[in-house]
Amino acid sequence: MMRASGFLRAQIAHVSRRTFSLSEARVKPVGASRNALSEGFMSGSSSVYIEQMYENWRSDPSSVHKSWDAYFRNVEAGAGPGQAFQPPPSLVPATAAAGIVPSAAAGGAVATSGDFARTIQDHLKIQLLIRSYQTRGHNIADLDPLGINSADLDDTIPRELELDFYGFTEADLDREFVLPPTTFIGGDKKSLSLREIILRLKNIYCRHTGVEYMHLTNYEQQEWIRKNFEQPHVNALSPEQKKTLFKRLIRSTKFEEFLAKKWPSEKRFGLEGCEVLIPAIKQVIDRSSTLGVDSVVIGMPHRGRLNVLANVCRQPLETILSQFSTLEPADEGSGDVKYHLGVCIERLNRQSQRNLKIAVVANPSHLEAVDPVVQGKVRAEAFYSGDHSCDRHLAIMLHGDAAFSGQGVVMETFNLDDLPSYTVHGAIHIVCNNQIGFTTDPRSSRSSPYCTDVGRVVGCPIFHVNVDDPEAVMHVCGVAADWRKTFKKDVIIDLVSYRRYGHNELDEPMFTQPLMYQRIKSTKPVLDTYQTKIIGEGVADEAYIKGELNKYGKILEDAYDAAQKVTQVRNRDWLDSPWDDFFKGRDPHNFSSTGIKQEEVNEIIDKFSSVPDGFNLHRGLQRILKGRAQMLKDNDLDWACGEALAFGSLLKEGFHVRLSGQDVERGTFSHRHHVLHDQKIDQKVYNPLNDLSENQAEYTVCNSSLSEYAVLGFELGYSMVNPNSLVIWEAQFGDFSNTAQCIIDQFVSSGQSKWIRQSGLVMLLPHGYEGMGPEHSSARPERFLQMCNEDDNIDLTRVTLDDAFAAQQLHDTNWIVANCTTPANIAHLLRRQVYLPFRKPCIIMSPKSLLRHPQARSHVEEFLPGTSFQRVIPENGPAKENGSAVERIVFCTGKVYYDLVTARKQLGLEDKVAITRVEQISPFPYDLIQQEAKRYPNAQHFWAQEEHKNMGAWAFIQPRFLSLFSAEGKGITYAGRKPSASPATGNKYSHIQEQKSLLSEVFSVPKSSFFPQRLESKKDFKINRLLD
Ligand SMILES: Cc1ncc(C[n+]2csc(CCOP(=O)(O)OP(=O)(O)O)c2C)c(N)n1
Ligand SMILES: [Mg+2]
Repeated sequence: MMRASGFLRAQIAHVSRRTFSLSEARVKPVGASRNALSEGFMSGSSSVYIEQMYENWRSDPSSVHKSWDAYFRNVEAGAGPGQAFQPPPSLVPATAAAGIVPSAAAGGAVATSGDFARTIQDHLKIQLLIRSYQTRGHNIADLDPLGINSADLDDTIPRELELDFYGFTEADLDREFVLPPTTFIGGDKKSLSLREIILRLKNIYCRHTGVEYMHLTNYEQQEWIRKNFEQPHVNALSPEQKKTLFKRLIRSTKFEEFLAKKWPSEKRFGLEGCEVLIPAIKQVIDRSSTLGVDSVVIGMPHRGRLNVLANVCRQPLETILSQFSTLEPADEGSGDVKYHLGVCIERLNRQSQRNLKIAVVANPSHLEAVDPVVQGKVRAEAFYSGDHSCDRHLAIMLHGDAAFSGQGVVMETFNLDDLPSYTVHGAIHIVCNNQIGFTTDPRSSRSSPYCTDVGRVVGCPIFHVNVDDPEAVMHVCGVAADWRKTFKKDVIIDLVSYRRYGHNELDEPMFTQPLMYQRIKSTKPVLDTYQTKIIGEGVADEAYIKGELNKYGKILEDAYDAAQKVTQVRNRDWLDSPWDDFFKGRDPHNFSSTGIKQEEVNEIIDKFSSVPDGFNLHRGLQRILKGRAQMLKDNDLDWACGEALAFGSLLKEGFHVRLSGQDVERGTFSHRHHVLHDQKIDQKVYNPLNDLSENQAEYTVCNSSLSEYAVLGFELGYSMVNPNSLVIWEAQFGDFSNTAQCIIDQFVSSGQSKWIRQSGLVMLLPHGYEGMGPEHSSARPERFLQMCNEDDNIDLTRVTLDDAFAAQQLHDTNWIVANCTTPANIAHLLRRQVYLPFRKPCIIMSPKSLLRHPQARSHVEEFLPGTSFQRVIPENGPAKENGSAVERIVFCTGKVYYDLVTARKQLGLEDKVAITRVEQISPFPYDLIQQEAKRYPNAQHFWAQEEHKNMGAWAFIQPRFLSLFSAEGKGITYAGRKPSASPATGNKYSHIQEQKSLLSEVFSVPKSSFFPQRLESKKDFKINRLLD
C-alpha cells in the first residue's frame, strides 16, 4: 500500500475537513463522500507521479503546466477530489474568490469554460499515456531476435498503450502537447506533437529495450532511470565505441567458431545466439572499473563459459585450448570438466587504465548454486580491504533463463541483498535468456511472465534487451553499472537471445523445437548484421573488417599451435582464489600447539562475563554472566566458555572470526549470548568478544535469514578469501543442513579435489537424541562420514604413534568430522582449524543438552599451553588402572558418553568396563584406537551409539575396527538402536525404552536395571522444553 504523503495527505485531510465543516446539502452530490485516493488518475503508480508534480508546484507554481497549477490551487483552496477537472479560480465567477469552488457549494456541475476543461483533460491524458509507456512499454517491446515469442509470454497489447483508450484519434496526432515534468523525452523541448510523443516513447520503451522499473518504490530511482533511457540520444555510441563493440563481437563469435572447427565432437556449451554476452560483460566491467571497482567476481553457468574465460578474463588461450587434449594432470586434484573451472587474473583494464582483478568462481553443474558463493567471496574481499560499501568490489552473476526462474537458491540469494552482514551493495545480474532450458520451452518452465521476475521482489530494475541490437545492449550495460554505483542495489540485464545449436553441440534441437530451429537457421549471426550496419554508417569499411577478422584468426591459430606443445594440464592454472602467500614456507606436517595462556583465559572470560558500566542488562543474563565469572573461579568452564575462549583467543591473535546462521547471536539453545541487548535503549548492543583488546581482529556474529542453501554457500565463499580466519556456519538444528545439500556435496566435500581450492569452513550441526522427535535429533553424521575420502582398509604398517601420521591424515582428508564432548576439546578443535598449515572443512556434530550438562565441563588447565585437541579421549577412571581386568571396552562418540558413564556408575562396573570417546571420527584415529585397545588386552570391543544402526558412525567405524583388529581375531559389537527409516522416534516413551535397550546391550544387563528417572534428570527435561 502506498504511503499517503504530501499531496495525497493534503487531499485526505481535505476530505475529512469537509466531512466536518460542510452541511449535508452542500456536500451531497460529489466529492466529500469519496476518498481522495479514488480519484481515477491518482490510483496505483500514477500517484507517485502526481505527488512529485505537487512537490514541484509547491516550490514553484510555474514549473507545472497551468492546468495543474489551477488544479492544485483549487485543491488547496478546498475543492474536493471529485472536481479534478474544474477550471482555475481566475476563470470562474467571483464567488470563487472565497476559496471554495462554487460547484461544490452549489452541489452540481460548475459552469466551465469548455476549452479549458478539455485542455486539462488532454494534459492529464498525455501524462497517463506517457506513464503507461513507462510502466507497460516493455510488454510490447520487440525483444525476441527470432520474432517468435513475446519475452513476457503474453502477446496481447495492454489497452493503456492504445491511443483510443484515451479518446484520442488520428486527428489529434499533430496537436502539440506540453510535456509533464516526469518525462525526459522532450530534451530541450517543452512540448511535442502527439505523434512525436508516441514515436519517442515507442523508440525508448518498445523497440529493442524493455525497461521494467516502475515497480520501484523510490521516486529518485525511477527518475534516474527515466533520465538514463528517455533523454534524446542518450544511447548513442561514438564511432570508436562501435568499433570496440565490433571487435568484441569478432572475438566472441570467432572463438566459438574456432572451437567448433577444431573439436567438432567436443561439448563446449557455446554462446552462439547470444554472442553479445562477451561485449556485454566487458562493458559492465569497463564502466565499473572507470567508476572505481578494482575486483570483480563472476559466477556463471556452463553457457559461454570458455568464451568468458578467454575473452573477458583473458586466461591464456593455449591454457584453455590444451583442456581439449587428453593430457595428464601435472599436480594434485581430481580436476573438473573445462566448463566448470575457475580462474583469477589481474591485469590492466584498457578502457579505464586501472588495474583490475577478475575471478570466475569454479562451480558445479548444479545451476545457480554458485550465486551465494560469489556473494560471500565479494563480501569477504571487501571486508578485508576495508571497503565497507563495496565501492571497489563487484559481484557479477550470469544466469540461464530456465535456471534463473526455476532454482530456489536464486531467491534465497536475493534475500541476502540488504542484510547488513551479507550485503555486497548491489550485484549485476546478466541473464543469457536463450528462451529455452535444455529442451524445455519457457511456457513449461516458468509461471511468471519474465524469467527475471524474481528480481522484482527486491526492487531490481530489469532491462530486457534484444541481442540483435548490440548497441542497445551496450547502453543497458552502461546504465546497469552506473545504477549499481549510484544506488548500490542489484540490477538485472536480460539478454533476450536464442541458442543456435542444441543444448550442447552434440544435441539435436529439431527433435523438440522444430519451428524455432527453422527460424534460427535463417537468422544471421549478429556479427554479420552489425558488420553491415557499421559499414552502412561509414564507421568501418571492408578493409578494416577484414583486417580485424584476420588479426583475431591469427591469434587463435597461434594459440592452437602453442597448445599442441603443452604436455600436461596444470590444475593450478584454474584456481579462483589463490593463497600463494599462505602456503609459502609452511611445513604441511607441522602445526603449533593450540593452547591458550592463563592470562588470556582470564581476560577473555572476564570480558565474557561482564558488560560496560551503565549497560542495562536483562536480569536473566546478569545471572548467566555472573555464572560465567563463577565458573572461572571454580575452574569449571562450560561449553559457552569453551567457544568464547576459542574465538576470543583467535581474535586477540589477529584472526578474523565470523559466525553466521539462524539465531547464532544468542544461540538456538540460549547458551551463547554473544550480542547483549540493552533493556532500556533500543538498538544498543554489546558484543564482549569484540571488546577484548585494541588491536584484536573483528568478530562478526550475525543472525542470518532463514536459509541454509544460500547462507552456507555464502559462508563457503567467504572462507575462500582469507585462510587466516575462522568462518563458521551453524545450523539451527543439524538436520536442516540438508536443505543446503548441494553446497555440502558439490563444494564443501569435493571442492578441494575438483578445484584444488581449500576452505577451512566449520559447520556446527546440533546433533543428539534428546527425545525430541525425528526432526531435531540427527545431523546425519552418517552422510558426512560416507563422503570422507579415507580408505577404511588401512595398511597397519602405516599406523604410527606420532604426530606425522595424524598430520598426514589431516592433509589427505577432504574434511574433518568430529563430535566433541568437552568445552576444552571443542575450543582446541576450532583453534586447530586456524593453526593447521592447510585448510580443511570441519563438520562438527555439536551438542544441545551438553551445553548445560554438569559433567560436560572443562578445567582451565585443559586449555593452557601444551594442551591440544584430543582426537580420542581415553578411559581415565578405575578401569584404566588395571587394564587386563577390564572385560569390555566401549567406544563411542558424542553425548551418549555421558549416558554410558552414568549407567556404568549405577551398575558399579567402573573397573570392568572402559569407555573411550572418539572425538575426531574422520580422519579415523587408527593410531590412538590401536593404542587404547592395547591397554585392555582381554576386553571385548563394543561400539555404542544412540543413532539407529543404519545411521550414526557405525557403518564408518566397523570396517576400520576390522582393519585394525581382525588379524588379532577381534571384531567389534554394535550396541544401539535397530535400523530405522526415521532418524528418531516422536514418542517420548519409546525414546526412553530405546535408551534403556542401548544401555542394556552395552552392559549386558536387563532393561529393567534402568529407571526412566535415572536416565533423564529434571534438568534434562527443562532443557528439552527449551529446545521445543
Ligand atoms: C540444479 C540443476 N538441475 C538440472 C540441471 C541439468 N541441466 C543442465 S543445463 C539445463 C538447462 C538450463 O537452461 P538455462 O538455465 O536456460 O540455461 P541454457 O543452457 O539455456 O543456457 C539443465 C536442466 C543442472 N545442471 N542443474
Ligand atoms: Mg536457456
